[in-house]
Amino acid sequence: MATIASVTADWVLDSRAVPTVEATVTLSDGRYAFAQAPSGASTGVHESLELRDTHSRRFSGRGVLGAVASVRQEISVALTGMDATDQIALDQRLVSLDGTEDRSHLGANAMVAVSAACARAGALVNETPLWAHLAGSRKATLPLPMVNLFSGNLHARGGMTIQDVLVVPFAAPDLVTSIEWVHDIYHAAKELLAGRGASTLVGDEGGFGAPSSSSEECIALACDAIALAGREAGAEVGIALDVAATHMIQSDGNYVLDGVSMSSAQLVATMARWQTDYPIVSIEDPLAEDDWDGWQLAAIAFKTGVQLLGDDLLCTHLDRLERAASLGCANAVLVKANQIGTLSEALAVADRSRELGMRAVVSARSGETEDDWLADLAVASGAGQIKVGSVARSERLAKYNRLLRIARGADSPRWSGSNGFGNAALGVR
Ligand code: 2PG
Ligand code: MG
Repeated sequence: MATIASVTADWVLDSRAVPTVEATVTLSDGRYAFAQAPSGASTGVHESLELRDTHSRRFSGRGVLGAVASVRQEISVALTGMDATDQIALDQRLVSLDGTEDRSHLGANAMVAVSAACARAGALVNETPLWAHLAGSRKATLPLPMVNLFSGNLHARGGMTIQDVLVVPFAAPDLVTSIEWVHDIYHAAKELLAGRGASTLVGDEGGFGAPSSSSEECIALACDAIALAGREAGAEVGIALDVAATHMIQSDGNYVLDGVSMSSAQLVATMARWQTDYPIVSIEDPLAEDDWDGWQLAAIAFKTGVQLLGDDLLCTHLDRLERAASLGCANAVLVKANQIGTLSEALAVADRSRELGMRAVVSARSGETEDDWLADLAVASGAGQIKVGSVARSERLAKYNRLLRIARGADSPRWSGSNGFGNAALGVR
């Protein structure tokens, strides 16, 4: 059995021209595997720490030489000689070596890159696809994509206040068709924008920069794009929002939505109205990361069956997931491996959400690389949903194209299907 002979790392650039960590695991038989860390922009305060060289003027303080040193020194020593196929033991070793709550000793960026590189090395040894190696005894599925169409706020520096308007092709019969539908909607949106004389420049995740400073107008335009693409909004394709309200809250606890200041209750009422006027199937972070009371209001006011998805609220942390479940204030969790630190921990959050009767959406970050391990993680988790950004820009396509290859493979896992969207009777609340 090949064991880990060494682990090393260096910096590479991500999709926003910011340094990130690339880790390489070399096996005792000379084979090797590498993986790269993603990076968020609209980060939650409860996320594990991304270690950056803030003391240095190099890369404007965003260098990752400290994280790289963690890998080359402590991590390499700790993992050398370990069984490359035992992902849980490898990730546990990383967690105990770090020894902090917020992963500030090694850095979550160092940890996630090493964790993913170890998974690739383990898959090599087992001679299995990465998704099958990570899945273990889980029921892997091809996830339903939630695809970015318009971006504002921190992902496009302007436009509407809410961060993303996305489309969910829930009635597609299979993954390949779902991507075809999204292609049609994306290009229909481009045509609509061009027709209005609006810019078709794209934001950080490949979605178009919001064509209006009115979030509601962007939602309406997404519905128009669905119709122009020949699909029925509500019956075949739903709208998802990532409000990212953590970045809308003011020091007085009020929120500013498209220039208007409002309380949690008023914001919830606005979004509840959107749900009656538009075919919205999922709302992520409608309230800020610590506004638990507001989240509870949303859980009561939102339409039954609408997915109430916690990103900044939960930060892929088990304790926050348990709290949300006990308060009944979210019914789904966004799973981002670098919010916690390792792939096993991210999978554990997806597993636990299932036990709690909640859903999970495995997600990329707004800063990504050409690395595609996220697609395998999403398939392995059996979560049934994936969020990778839009169907443009190669750091996004790396994941979608990997999903297409998995779908076309001989032992392809089953399509997760609609996840209950489009059928209120199947609502999770
Ligand atoms: C989010 C993600 C991905 P970021 O908010 O869900 O869209 O963005 O990586 O900037 O946190
Ligand atoms: Mg989010």
